Amino acid sequence: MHLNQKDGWIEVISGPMFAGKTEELLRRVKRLEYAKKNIVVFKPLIDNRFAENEVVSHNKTRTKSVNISLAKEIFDYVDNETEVVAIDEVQFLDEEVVKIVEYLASRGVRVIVSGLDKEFRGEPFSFMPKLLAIAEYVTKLTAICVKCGSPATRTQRIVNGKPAKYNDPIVLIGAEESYEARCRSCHKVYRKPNPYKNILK
Ligand code: TTP
Ligand code: MG
Repeated sequence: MHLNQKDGWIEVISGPMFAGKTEELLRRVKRLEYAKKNIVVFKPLIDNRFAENEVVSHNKTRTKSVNISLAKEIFDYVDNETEVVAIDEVQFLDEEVVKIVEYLASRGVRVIVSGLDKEFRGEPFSFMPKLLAIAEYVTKLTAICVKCGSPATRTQRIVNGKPAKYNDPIVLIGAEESYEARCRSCHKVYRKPNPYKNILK
């Protein structure tokens, strides 16, 4: 497969934290590595958990990766021989990544990305809805709700033992110390502050 072939597509692996998104990405990448595919794996520089220049999942599977700060740096590492591009934690790149993966897919590249569909408030994570919309294949993984054991589709952020506040920053790198997987009904619902609250007495 070469970049000018017309058989590319986009796969998105999504869901909350602790769902095994990275494991699933690595499972697909490993199979392609066994098949000697020409593959480049990217990771946003923002996430330095566990290891540098490697994507590592909770089950300690790992593969070499290129750390990038901006989506357009992808073009420094792909060429006409590239058959597969994989990106873990894609939600931390900039929105240009949406156009770039679409371009790569149109040039024959199999693109596999994984990322959070929702932030800690349960709202869509930046440009992830766009990626989910343009993808040919979407896999939504679930975790297990720490409260009730149901399938968890959301991520609860805990700060000093309490649920995070609505206006807290979206980005907070962390794992079990700051986050829990929860189902819809056990996830603390953050009410948006009402902008009209003080207008009518
Ligand atoms: P993930 O890889 O999604 O978390 P994970 O490794 O637990 O999940 P998986 O097993 O499915 O791969 O990493 C999410 C990162 O995003 C983590 O560093 C915390 C951060 N984060 C935010 O910055 N803001 C948020 O609102 C949420 C929910 C997570
Ligand atoms: Mg992960």
